[in-house]
Amino acid sequence: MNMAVSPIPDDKLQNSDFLTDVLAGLSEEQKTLPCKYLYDEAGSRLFEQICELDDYYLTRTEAAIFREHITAMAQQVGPGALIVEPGAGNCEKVELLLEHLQAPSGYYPIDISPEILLAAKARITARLPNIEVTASIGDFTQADVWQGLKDITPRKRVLFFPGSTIGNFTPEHAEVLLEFFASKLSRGDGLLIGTDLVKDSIVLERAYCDSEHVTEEFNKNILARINSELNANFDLAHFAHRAFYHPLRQRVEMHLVSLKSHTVQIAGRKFEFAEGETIHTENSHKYSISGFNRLLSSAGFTPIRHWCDSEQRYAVHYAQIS
Ligand code: AVI
Repeated sequence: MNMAVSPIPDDKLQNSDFLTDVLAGLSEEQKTLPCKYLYDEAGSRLFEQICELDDYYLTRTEAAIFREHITAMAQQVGPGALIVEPGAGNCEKVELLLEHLQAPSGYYPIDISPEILLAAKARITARLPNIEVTASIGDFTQADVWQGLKDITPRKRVLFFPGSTIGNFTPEHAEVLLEFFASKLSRGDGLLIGTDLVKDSIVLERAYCDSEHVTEEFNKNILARINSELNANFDLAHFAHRAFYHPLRQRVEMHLVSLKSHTVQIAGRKFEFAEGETIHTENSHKYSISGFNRLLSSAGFTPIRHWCDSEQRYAVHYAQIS
């Protein structure tokens, strides 16, 4: 087993949120790791590959819904809107919407990565020079990244949250996040949001346990990241990827299964793994239309309409603050 050399000095390691979260998660009865840590540089690249897979229908289905219904969506948003996108990443999904809007008052993407966001801003400004892009760098769950909105007074604000990212929050946390979004909006403002629909478990499990094993690599990458950033000695060969649909909870759960009884060291602490024991790394919640409408309502939104693909795999909802 290799003991990776940490690029973080020991004093910094003590203060790292990543270390604190990993130690806390692996100390729970059901070992867990927060899914946000799946997305380091390698993990983000692997996720991009997942989005291209035949088995992973979500990305292409959502894109097809946007292509088919973009005129109706743009009409629903209306003229003079400011589009606000939390977790915008490379801002690729919003371009079609921006192109179809009538006299938008601007675009306000929020993302943690300055490099990706500033490159996206340059691309959008070159393609759509009439749209004022105000890039806000930081974590969209923190209040400071929303401050810049105070200086913009559009006719209406519309939050854009595609990609079924809401599914990676438990329904309780999703409600809190949607309430937080609602708190950034006023009467008449809107939310355009993508959700994966409840469906046949075979289709769902294939999407998260793909035949090309990219999701396996994506899941195991979190262990490689812990090794390289937190002085740990996980042997990736001692873990298997498992993803299954939990019909009662309406979610796909992603786990890493220990293939044998063994001990792992992380920043000097020991963690015992029994054979068959799992680390729960991600939930991906699936919603019916009515279930998601209920969630929107309890978070303070009024569901207005939704668009689906012909196979009813995925939905894009528009809701507003009444
Ligand atoms: C980012 N998120 C919406 C993906 C999903 O489908 O829950 C993450 C993912 N995990 C495994 N495959 C894709």
